[in-house]
Amino acid sequence: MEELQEKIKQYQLKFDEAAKNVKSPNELQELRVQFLGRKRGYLTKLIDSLRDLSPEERPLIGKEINELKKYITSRLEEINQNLAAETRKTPRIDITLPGKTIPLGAPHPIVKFQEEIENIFYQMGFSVEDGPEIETDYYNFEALNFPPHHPARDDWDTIYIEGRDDLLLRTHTSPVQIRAMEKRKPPIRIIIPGRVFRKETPDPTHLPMFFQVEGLVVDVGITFAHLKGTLESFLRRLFSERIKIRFRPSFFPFTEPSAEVDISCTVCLGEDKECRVCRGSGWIEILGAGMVDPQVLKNVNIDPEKYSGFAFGMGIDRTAMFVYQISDMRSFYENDLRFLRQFLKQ
Ligand code: FA5
Repeated sequence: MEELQEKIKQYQLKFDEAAKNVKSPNELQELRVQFLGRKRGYLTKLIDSLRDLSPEERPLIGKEINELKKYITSRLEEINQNLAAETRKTPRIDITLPGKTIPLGAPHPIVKFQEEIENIFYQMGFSVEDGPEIETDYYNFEALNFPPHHPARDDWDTIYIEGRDDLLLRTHTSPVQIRAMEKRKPPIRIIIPGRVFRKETPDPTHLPMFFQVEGLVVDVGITFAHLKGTLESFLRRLFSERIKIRFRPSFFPFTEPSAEVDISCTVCLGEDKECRVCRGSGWIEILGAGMVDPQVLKNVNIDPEKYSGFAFGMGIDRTAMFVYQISDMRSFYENDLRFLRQFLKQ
């Protein structure tokens, strides 16, 4: 009889120990079967062993077993309630709700436009280079034939690095022409897209930070006809076969002769005297170009008697304005998602 009483105590301890680890309705059911299971439950076995006791001992032990059974039953119920409360706290998944879209970033329209330009030039056999945004006076001006204090420097409203009058934010991508020609000898056929900076008050067609793409070709026998042909086929690919292209004489210290290139207005096609974009002229200016000045070739030890070249510099943002027919360039940089999203599918 003592032996059985000891077993009853052991089972209670065993139950308490196991009950602590129950974390799910399944585990709870396993525990129930282990102790109260009708065939092999511990309590069923205890009841079976009552048979071996004397008729006097039987009711005493029977009572103890019964109490353990009640105890276990009520603890199981308690654990069941706790588990149910726990499930209520954890939010259920409602599979009928619409799925959440995780918004993905997308390239900025100017970046996409720059890639489009790069692709056209790749197909024409050009490669892409870049250079530093912080430049020295030598690369930005002097090697490009702007002597110190030359009035032409005033056309580029330069931002200098504070306390370092030899360092500046490049005002155009042309300094990379010099860097490229210092690095290697002709034949050279490259484009250089990148950011440039000028002291400007922002307005619909001017920004203090904008993008340019520079082009440079140097080889034996390069003429103005190559410059015209290259720019014409590039601009027709970029805009449309139907645009008109006009070369106007101009001046840059690093090209001779120099030209500015206009295309027929993409907004009014030259038919609206009140057009906001071309101001009724029918033409829009998009780039500067010319034959590399022999002095610039000398500055980088390329023999101008043997080689000649052409170069051009186009405003990427300015041109994007005309391609997408945006009337204010500042819209590209205001980060208004409603504006930027319009370019997602283009
Ligand atoms: C230049 O910067 C020369 N380096 C271009 C060049 C390269 C000429 C090679 C000859 C040979 P310009 O200052 O005109 O030139 O600028 C070139 C283009 O940049 C302009 O046609 C225009 O499209 C764009 N641009 C100029 N200023 C701004 C501005 N403030 N905001 C946006 N785009 C501008």
